[in-house]
Amino acid sequence: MAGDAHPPVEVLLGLGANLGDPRAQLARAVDALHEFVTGLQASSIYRTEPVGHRDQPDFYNQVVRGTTTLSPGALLDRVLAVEEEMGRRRTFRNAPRVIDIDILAYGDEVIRTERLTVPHPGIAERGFVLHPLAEVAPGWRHPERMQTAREMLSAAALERVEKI
Ligand code: A4P
Ligand code: MG
Repeated sequence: MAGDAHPPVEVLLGLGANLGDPRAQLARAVDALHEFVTGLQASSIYRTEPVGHRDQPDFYNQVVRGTTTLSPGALLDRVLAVEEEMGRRRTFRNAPRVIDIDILAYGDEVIRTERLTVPHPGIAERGFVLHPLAEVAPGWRHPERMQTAREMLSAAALERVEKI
């Protein structure tokens, strides 16, 4: 789609799953992301305690980094399409899910539209994001907090996570 052409930009995506076969679903999602994110690097998978709505199975979380030529809105459309293809059904906020793909960062842009908040809110308070993020992009600097992933990880009191 010519209208989506955009200079290459580095993106960070956060993946989470806690229904079905979470590890297989993460692998399937990463495969699908290859279609529109190049040079993809994936963190280890972490088993994490649910944050927010706590009465649900542990999550499996992972962060990937790579480059895309999609605009932010087009990237969101593709990511939502992957979630949909994988059978995600939206019930309530923070509900269990077969796959969740969040745009954590889009270059160093700060975006606040009705559809998109980037950097994704809560990065700095969430162990399930910061541990895998610091693995693939320790020097990435949050464009509003001006702290790196490594600095946010060492500054925060975070929930339990286990690298697997
Ligand atoms: N949206 C806005 N900004 C973004 C962005 N940066 N990336 C909009 C992706 N989407 C973004 O998302 C609803 C809408 O958010 C999208 O249609 C898009 O237009 P959703 O995925 O249906 O909603 P959600 O995930 O239920 O809610 P939300 O607020 O995104 O929750 P989070 O922050 O994703 O948290 N605990 C552990 N251990 N591990 C987890 O992965 N995840 C959550 C969900 C809670 N607790 C967790 C985990
Ligand atoms: Mg989400």
